[in-house]
Amino acid sequence: MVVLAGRQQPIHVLGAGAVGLLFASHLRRSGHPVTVLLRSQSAAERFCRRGGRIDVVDDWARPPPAESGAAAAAADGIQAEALAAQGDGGRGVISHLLVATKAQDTIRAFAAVRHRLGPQSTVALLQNGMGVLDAIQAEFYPQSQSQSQGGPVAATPTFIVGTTSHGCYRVPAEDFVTHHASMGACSFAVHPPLPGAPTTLPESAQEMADALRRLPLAAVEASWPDLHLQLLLKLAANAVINPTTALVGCCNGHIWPDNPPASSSLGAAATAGYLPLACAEIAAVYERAYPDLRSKLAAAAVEQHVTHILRVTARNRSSMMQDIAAGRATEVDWINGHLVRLGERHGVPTPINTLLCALVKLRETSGPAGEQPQAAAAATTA
Ligand code: KPL
Repeated sequence: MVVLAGRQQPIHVLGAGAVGLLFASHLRRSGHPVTVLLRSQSAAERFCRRGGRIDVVDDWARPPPAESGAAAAAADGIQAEALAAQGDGGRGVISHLLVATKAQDTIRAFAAVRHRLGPQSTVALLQNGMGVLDAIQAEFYPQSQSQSQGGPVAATPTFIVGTTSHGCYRVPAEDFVTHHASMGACSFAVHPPLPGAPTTLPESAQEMADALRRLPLAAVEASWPDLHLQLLLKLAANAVINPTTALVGCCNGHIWPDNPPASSSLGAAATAGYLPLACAEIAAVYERAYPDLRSKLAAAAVEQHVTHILRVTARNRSSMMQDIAAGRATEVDWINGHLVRLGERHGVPTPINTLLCALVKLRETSGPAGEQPQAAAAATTA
């Protein structure tokens, strides 16, 4: 950790969902000062009242049924700041930032801390889907534009991009508790410097990478090309698993065709035909978009990866399933939507992803319990 004025710099965590809480807790337990950035002052106060504690219920380490309230590993002494309470100028520079917000919330959340990031800062992004760094760059660091217009070049932080297959979920009634339902893995890589960023990496980049690598979350630092491949495989897994489980309202294992007979279900049998088709469509898009990766992203390789993720996260509820259940917007535009747009750009039809996108968006508008919005309800009874 970098020490400024005799003080260790905290790792700020933006996004207090299941993944953000998991990482914040493990970073704290690894000895780092951690500050969670919460949406409101009342959330920050609630967090302080419980001693700055995050509980991680390690569901994956215990046989099912895993009941909430069972032994949890706690990390305390975590600081909290309310994003809304930060006035102009904020509370000083953030040197290390982990962004674990949902893809669709990231731009809005990032806007609240952007003024606290400088060229010595490192930002680690941990979202599902693809295109988040591009969107941040376009929104907050459009250097190429300002350079061509002779305008000032914004000081750009260093970015680390990561992907995780840890299965975790939150139970709405539990505050600052995350359930770690399946032990996955995590890969990350330092992004080559963006225009406007220092060409030599700031100390914070190495420190952030070290902090992530040392977490007991099977975290591995990869080269940028290797990470890109892993992001594409993860995108495939999210594109197949998340919308399907969200639409059906089931755990990941329910759609795993090789589910052991003891727990096999009609649902799993039904997906035996769907899975290869969905994977083949994604592989066809990848083949045109990334011809150099053809051998690593063939339909069989994509299917093998999706099946592997299904197997290791069988007990988890996908993030999209949780979003739909809670009546929140989903990441479908950054997952299936990204594949549809990639297909369009490369002339590859994507009927399965287009349909999944449309169905999830319809489901998003029908409310948490599947009730129809008032206007729609009125129309159906008219
Ligand atoms: O990334 C996930 C998610 O739910 O978003 C997986 C790995 C599929 C775990 O459920």
